Order: sequence, then C-alpha cells, then structure tokens
Amino acid sequence: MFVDRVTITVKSGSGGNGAATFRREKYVPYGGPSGGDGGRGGDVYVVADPESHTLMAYRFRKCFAAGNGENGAYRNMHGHAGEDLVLKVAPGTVIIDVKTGRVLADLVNPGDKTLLFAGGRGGRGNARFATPVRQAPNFAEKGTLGIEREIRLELKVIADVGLVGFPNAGKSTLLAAVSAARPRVADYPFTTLEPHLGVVYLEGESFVMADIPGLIEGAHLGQGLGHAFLRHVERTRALIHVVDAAGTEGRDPLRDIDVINNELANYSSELAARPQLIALNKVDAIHDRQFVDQLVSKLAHAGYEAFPVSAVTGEGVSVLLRRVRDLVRTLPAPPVHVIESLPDNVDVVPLGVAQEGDTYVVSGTEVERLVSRVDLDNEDAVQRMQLTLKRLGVFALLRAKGVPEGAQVFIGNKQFSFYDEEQRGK
Ligand SMILES: Nc1nc2c(ncn2[C@@H]2O[C@H](COP(=O)(O)OP(=O)(O)OP(=O)(O)O)[C@@H](O)[C@H]2O)c(=O)[nH]1
Ligand SMILES: [Mg+2]
Repeated sequence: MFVDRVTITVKSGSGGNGAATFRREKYVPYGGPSGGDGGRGGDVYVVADPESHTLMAYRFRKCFAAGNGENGAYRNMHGHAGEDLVLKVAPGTVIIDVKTGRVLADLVNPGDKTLLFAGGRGGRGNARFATPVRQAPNFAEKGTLGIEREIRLELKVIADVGLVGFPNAGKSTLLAAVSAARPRVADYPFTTLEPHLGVVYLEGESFVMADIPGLIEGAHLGQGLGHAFLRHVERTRALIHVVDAAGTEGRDPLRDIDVINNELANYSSELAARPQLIALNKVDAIHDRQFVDQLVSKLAHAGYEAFPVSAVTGEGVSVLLRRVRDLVRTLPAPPVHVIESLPDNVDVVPLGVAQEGDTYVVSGTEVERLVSRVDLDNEDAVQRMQLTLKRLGVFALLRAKGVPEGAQVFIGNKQFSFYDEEQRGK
C-alpha cells in the first residue's frame, strides 16, 4: 500500500526547571545559591531521507515527541537537554500545520533538514539570579513548555517531466526504457499503483521523470484510481502524454487525448496549462506507417506536438527525449513552497484581554510565556513577574478595560486576583 498523506501529532520537549538550592558545606553556615539550570527541551526536525519513497512509516504510529529537558539540581548541576526528534520523510514532502493550514516546510532535496518546532528553554537556576544586593535569591525559573501540534505530511514528488495517460498506454515501459527505474510493467490496466521516479541521462545532461498510475474518464469523480495521484505530477515542468497509438485503430486518438486533458483540467488549471508533448507509443505494433503519419499531422493540426515512439524497441525515443530536454531547459523549475517565516516556535499573539463571565483572560505570547515560567509559590519570583507584567502594559490594559479591583484574571493556565497598585496609590 502506498501512503502519501498522513496526519500526525508531534511535540517538542519542555525545558527543565531551574533549581533553587544553596550550598551546604561544613564550616560554611550560609552558602551561596547553587541551583543549576534546567536542560532545554528537544527540538522537532524533519529531514528528507533519500531512502524513503513513501510516508508508510507514519501509517500506524501517530504521535511523536522529543525529549524533555531535565531539571537543574543542587551544586550547579545543569539538567541534560532533551533528545531531538528527527522525522524522516520522502523527498518532496510538504509539512502543513493542520490548524492554520500554513506550510511549515517543503523538503525538496534528499538531505534537506528543517527545524519545525524548537524545544522549550530550560529555566535558570537561582545561582543565575545572585547579585551584590540579592545574594540569596530563593527562586528559580521554570522551563518553558514544548509545542504540540497536529501536522499533515503530504508527499508531492518533484520531477522535471511527468508521464500521464490511460492505463496500459506504456508509461512505465517508457520510464524503464530511458532510466534505471524499474516500475512494474504488465499487460493490464492499473499496473502502477504508486509514483516512480527515474533520472534520464542524455548527452551529458539529466532530468527527472515521474511515472504515475493511469487515468481514466471520470477520474475526478473517483473513477479508477482517481485523481489522488495527479498530486505527483503537479510539481513538474512539463508532461509527456502517452497514447497507445496501436490501440487507437478504429478509435479517435484525439478524443482519448481530450478525455485525459479534461481530467487534468478538472484537477487544476495549472496542470491543464502545463506544456505537453504527445508520445504516440507502440508504433512497433502498427504496420500501416501512413496511419502514424496521419495521426501526427492530425494532432499537429489540433496544436499538439506528437512523437511516434516504441518504448519496447526504442524507436523514436531519443528524438522525444531530446525535445523533452530542450523544453525542460526553457521552463521554470517545478513549484516548491518558499517558507518565509522562521520556525513556528510560538504563534505570536498580541497582548489582549477578553471577558468571560466575571473573569478576564489575558492573552499574548510574551505574557503567557513569562507567566508559564514563574513559580507562583515563590514570592520573590512573583514580585519580579509583576514588575515585568507592568512593563509589558498588562496592568494599564486591564485598567483601560475597566477590570474591577479583585477580579479574577487568567494568564495562560494560571489565575490571579487583580489588584491595581497605581489605583490604590491615588
Ligand atoms: N508492442 C508494444 N507494447 C508495449 C509498448 N510499450 C508498452 N507496451 C506494453 O503495454 C503493456 C502496458 O505497459 P505499461 O508500461 O505497464 O503501461 P502503463 O501505462 O504504465 O500502465 P498503468 O501502470 O496501468 O497505467 C505492457 O504489456 C507493455 O509490455 C510498446 O512500445 N510496444
Ligand atoms: Mg504503469
């Protein structure tokens, strides 16, 4: 079974907490702070593995997590960093954030590696907070949380030229004839059940050719193998439309070509507009050469560039390949996603407040992160947090929104009572 689309959940590691400890040594009654830092959480990476050709590895297992950072400890012992998670995918895999629909990565070339989600930071131990005036800080930071996201992996192979046509037209035979790829070839429709890539070497140059399962009329309605595989010729520069010329005796090859092109158009207008060459295949099985010549000129009349070939004997194949190469040279590279933004460590949410019944919910990436790091059982740490919240404008915002004294305010998953010092001072 071929798997080219999966949804999984991944999580980057949370940072370990910093420690708040003090040295205890013989004859040293008041040792200084000695709490070590928490380790950072593991990152989530994706890498395009040249050995992978499908997303089969993600068919059954759906949840993957990087390691959490260890907590810091006494005697300035720093926690170990969490182990990174590296997801191997087939080259050509696009990674999409399910919730936002945003493309996070497009792993085009074998070996490409992208950071998807960074691990949380380790909290600093109390040793870091010692200053000449605060020699015994008895608080430490908590580590920040990792990120958990649902992501969709979508394989869309990338090639210079894609083969399309009815089942049994000889697409796989052609790919096998011109490259080292060995797709299955057989005398029945729907032999090919997954895309195959082959590299064609021609006079010192090379290009990549993709073979997909055959299409039939109504593919866009789910007939045959349906449209799903057209995803794998979406990222090409040009198409070779393979026609069984021997099988068209008594039939109208133009109509057959229209049927396939209609299916392409039903998939996407871009695919329908992709430059196309017609390979009139199986000419070795046609005795009436005039018939072939007529086909070519008939197609030319209709605006198609057609090439009589035999994938079996090799007749006409190099003429076709040269034309493909020349065409491919002039065409833009297959479309890939360009990721502008940095790895999605956090969704940057601006500061805001919303009322929910008689409680208020403060949102904002910066404040939520700040609060998530604070150990609320520690008065010093809470005081520091309040100063920072003030600096970030949280109090001013709550005041401006008319939040009453004593109201319950949530920031992230923590609850506070709102006491406005400035109001009381007046
Ligand atoms: N005589 C002759 N037979 C050919 C030629 N090319 C392919 N065939 C035969 O046609 C049949 C189908 O070939 P395939 O390459 O499997 O066709 P396909 O287009 O890949 O078919 P699907 O994978 O089902 O879409 C096989 O029996 C091939 O041997 C050719 O140039 N001449
Ligand atoms: Mg095939």
